[in-house]
Order: sequence, then structure tokens, then C-alpha cells
Amino acid sequence: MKNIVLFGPPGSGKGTQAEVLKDKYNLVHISTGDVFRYNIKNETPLGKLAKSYMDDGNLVPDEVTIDMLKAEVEKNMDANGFIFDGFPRTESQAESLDAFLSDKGETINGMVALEVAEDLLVERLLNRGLTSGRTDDQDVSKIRNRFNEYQTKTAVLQDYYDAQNKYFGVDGVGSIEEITDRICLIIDKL
Ligand code: B4P
Repeated sequence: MKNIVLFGPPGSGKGTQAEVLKDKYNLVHISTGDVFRYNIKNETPLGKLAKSYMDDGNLVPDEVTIDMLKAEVEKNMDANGFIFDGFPRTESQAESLDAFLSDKGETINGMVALEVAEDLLVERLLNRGLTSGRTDDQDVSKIRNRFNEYQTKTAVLQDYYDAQNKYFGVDGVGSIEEITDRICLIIDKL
């Protein structure tokens, strides 16, 4: 399997790039944000729980998120590999993912991190909020809280993967196609 973690702050383009990369490399794309939003839309118990966190721009608790991620992987064990989009977002999630994959004789091949300045991210998210209906994209204070969650809980994962020589930073500013090309140069070598 080829297993890639797509990483970066909110709005950096993880979901956008994953949509292209999954077809190019024939990988299964798992976006924890999308799975939560699907559950919210269908008013499942998981959706009701996740909504209370996501609406304010907070991370959903690890125990819920990790179990959900594992279930998504288990559904697709015949895949060529996975693009993990928006997961892991905490050290505990990263450790659980490593242990879970290791039990299956698999590993993360690399983390590709999209690097974009915060002001540009706010602009992108507010812009998406005009049409997406996502409450977490419509309010600057909620967006700032998402960045705060990222800085305090998620950014540390750069060191986590760097220590395994698996961290690859990419300039996330430019056209979507240009950024895809930059990411592919990395994935092709993994
Ligand atoms: P996510 O759904 O993961 O979303 P995101 O971080 O907002 O966006 P992403 O980086 O994928 O950006 P996108 O491509 O859409 O998270 C939402 C929430 O879910 C979290 O806040 C949290 O509450 C919860 N959650 C999810 N995973 C979790 C976990 N593991 N643990 C706990 N909680 C979790 O791009 C954004 C915008 O930019 C789009 O409008 C796009 O069109 C635009 N764009 C993309 N690339 C561009 C480019 N090159 N130039 C210009 N615009 C671009």
C-alpha cells in the first residue's frame, strides 16, 4: 500500500488536492471532516456529537475520531493505499494510526504538508463560507479558533513525522494544478 497523510492548516487545500490525487494514484480518500459532515447531515448520534465541536471550530474528541477512522479503513482493506485528509490532527491520533497500520503490516509512507500564510487561509475560508453553508467558515472568530486548535494540538505533528524522516513541506500557494504537480514530485518518490 501507499499511505499518504495530507497535512496543513484549515483551508490549506487538503480536500481540494486529495480529490485529484486519489484518482491519479488510485488511492482511497478518507476525509474525517467529510465523514463528520455526512453524519451531521444524516443526524446520526455521531453527527450530533461532532456538530457541537465543529460549529465552534474545535477538534472533535480523539476517542470518537480514532474509532471512526479505523472503521473507514477497515471498509477498504483491499485498496492500493489511502490518502488521509485531516487525520491525524493530534499526537494521540498519529500514534493510534501508526499502531493500527502496523498491526496490518502497513505504514505511513509520508506526510505532505501544504504551507499557506494565515491571512490567505482566512480569505479562502470566508470565501468558501459564502456558498458552502458551513458555519465554521462564516465567522472570523471561529476561523481563528480553528487556527488556534491547529497551532496548539496539530502543528506538533510536523516534528512527529520529521523524526521518522516522513515530513515533506510543499508551497500551498498557486494554482490548484501547480500545487498538485509539486505534491506529485514527492509522492512519486515515496
Ligand atoms: P476539514 O473538513 O478537514 O477541513 P478544512 O481543514 O477546513 O479544509 P481543507 O484543508 O481540506 O481545505 P479545502 O481543500 O477544503 O475540518 C473541518 C472540521 O472537522 C475541523 O475544524 C474539526 O472540527 C473536524 N475534524 C476533522 N478532522 C478531525 C480530526 N482528525 N480530529 C478532530 N476533529 C476533526 O480548501 C479550502 C478552500 O480553499 C476551498 O474553498 C478551496 O476551493 C480553496 N482552495 C483550495 N486550494 C486553493 C488554491 N490553490 N488557491 C485558492 N483557493 C484554494
